[in-house]
Amino acid sequence: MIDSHKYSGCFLGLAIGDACGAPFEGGPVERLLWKAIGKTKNGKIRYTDDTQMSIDLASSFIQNKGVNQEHLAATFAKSYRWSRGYGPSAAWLLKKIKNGANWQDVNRAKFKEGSFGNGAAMRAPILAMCSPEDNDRLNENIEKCSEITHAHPLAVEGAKLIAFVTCAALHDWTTETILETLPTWCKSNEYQTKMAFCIKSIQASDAVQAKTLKSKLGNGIAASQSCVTAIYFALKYRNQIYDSMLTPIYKLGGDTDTIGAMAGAIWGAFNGYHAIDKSKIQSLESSAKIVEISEQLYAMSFN
Ligand code: AR6
Ligand code: MG
Repeated sequence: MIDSHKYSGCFLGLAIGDACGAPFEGGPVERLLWKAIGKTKNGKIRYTDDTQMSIDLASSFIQNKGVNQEHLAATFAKSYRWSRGYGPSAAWLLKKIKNGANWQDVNRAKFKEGSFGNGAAMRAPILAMCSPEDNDRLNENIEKCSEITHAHPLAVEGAKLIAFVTCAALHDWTTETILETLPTWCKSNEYQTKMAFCIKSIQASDAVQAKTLKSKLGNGIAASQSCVTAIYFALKYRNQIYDSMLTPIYKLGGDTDTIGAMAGAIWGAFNGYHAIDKSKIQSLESSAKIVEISEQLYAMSFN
């Protein structure tokens, strides 16, 4: 059975990676904006859309005892606030749903195949916690939840990779076993090529330089530009302290909040609540609520 602290570690790892990564995201304009709005009134660090959508997904799953696409779409839309830093097409879509549109009518309206952004992958660790012992259910839930906002096959493939690695981390798979299995989880050439480099880099003794990581794996907002990068960080720093993983993520630049969220969730699933610095947990907005939701997800799976 999985230790319950792995659930709170996973969710807090996601939220802290997101909130700590946010001030380093994008260019000077984004960083300046986050300087202005990155703290709550009582001085806590604010999380972004990554954590908000993860809370929404977990809450909707708990309420419906499973994935209910209508309810989930409405929950995502209700929580939408520009100040959480949603991606442009995700923001457009959620505002449409908030104003009464059906999600099926807008999820492929901007792009024929849907969005290939990393917005489905950033919340996928929650789905690993929802179905930790049932791969078929996990697979089906990822497809259903991604489709609402990120229907593109590359977005769904990225979400599956992040969820599967999170699940392996919850089950304490060895790094060796994960590295052997990772290629079988990649379907497209794009992910296969990146994963081959990622696996070699994890096996190598030294860490890869930021410049090389950026060109080989990516640091962008597309799922195929950030999911494998996050997996590299989570596995490379699995046995090191949480902060030592976040520092090179900040240095990499680009989509630092989402890479931090995905890598943080996997790291937290490996190492659990107690491995995360208490002062970091206290500095995060709504951390008690995040722990409470993690406990509810755990109770649904194991009680
Ligand atoms: N064709 C062309 N461009 C696309 C396509 C496509 N099929 N799909 C996405 N884009 P979005 P996200 C471009 O808006 O994935 C936030 O900071 C397009 O320019 O779905 O939810 C989050 O925290 C689109 O606006 O966002 C993440 O870090 C953009 O990719 C990040 O943004 C992002 O897709 C992405 O969030
Ligand atoms: Mg974000």
